[in-house]
Amino acid sequence: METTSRTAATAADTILVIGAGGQLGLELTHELRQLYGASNVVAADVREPKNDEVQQAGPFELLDVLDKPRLEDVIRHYKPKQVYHLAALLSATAEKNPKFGWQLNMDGLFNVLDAAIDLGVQQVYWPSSIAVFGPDTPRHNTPQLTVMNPNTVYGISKLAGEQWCEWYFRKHKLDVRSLRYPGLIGYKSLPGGGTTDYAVDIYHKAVAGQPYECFLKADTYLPMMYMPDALQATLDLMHAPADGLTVRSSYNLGAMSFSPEEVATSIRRHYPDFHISYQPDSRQQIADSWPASIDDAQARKDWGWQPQFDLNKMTDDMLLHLRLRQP
Ligand code: AKB
Repeated sequence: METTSRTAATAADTILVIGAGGQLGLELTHELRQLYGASNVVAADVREPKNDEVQQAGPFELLDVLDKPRLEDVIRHYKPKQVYHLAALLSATAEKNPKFGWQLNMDGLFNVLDAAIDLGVQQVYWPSSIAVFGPDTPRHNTPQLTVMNPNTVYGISKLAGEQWCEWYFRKHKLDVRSLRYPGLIGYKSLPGGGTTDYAVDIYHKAVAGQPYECFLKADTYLPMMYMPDALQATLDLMHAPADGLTVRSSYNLGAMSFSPEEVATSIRRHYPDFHISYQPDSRQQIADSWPASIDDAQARKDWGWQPQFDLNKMTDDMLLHLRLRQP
């Protein structure tokens, strides 16, 4: 496969994060500002973020990624070397708004990739997901290269997006990099519209001393990852030398795999009376079509991926921080 000679951003470069108010965007923006300086990291989102930090700690732009002229104006103004394009509709929401899910996830990506080429952005980061896999995919230890056949709007859009990223890399030498995230769990913000969201909500209920009604069955295993690992993986990939990267669609990325019942058991080490009940809804079908665990050997080999958190270590950290944040 071809490689590019482009390098990762240095301290003086400007970085644009689109979707900076979202679950991942919020934490990634914070991390990038620590690394590159707050004034060098431009946060952009379609709405004013609920968390003041995104807007107040550095530059902020209201930006709808579907508005291409406005996107180009923002890029012309700040001249970012890197763009992190995180804006998307997640699995459950996209299933309810299929046309808009497709439009946002695909046209948004095209707008960013085309603007990057036209306006000289050197590196683009775009998240993919375990949703690229479908019911025909081997469920356990799902390989990097295998049968895909996703059956959700979100998964179809992510798989198509991966192929386009690879095409822009080959045809235009654009240094696009991508990870297939599992469900992401963090205490700083709530996810919205995903199938793996239960694994965040459950901790909030536990700390509030309330029972949790789960929308997935007790034994539904899904690949998951704690936010510090996801941030580390993203930055490690973006900092990796281009010629070591053998995957230009999107890398499989794993950390842990658990079921709702196992999270409840992990929480009960701190809250012995914690109660969980199960009321599966339409998200069960989505979860059943996804892998239970992921083989990320290629990421480990190419750029040294190594997760730090397992379920109990994550539970201890989540509960500690959520308790500290309680009023
Ligand atoms: C979702 O549940 O839709 C996302 C994902 C796995 O990409 N968290």
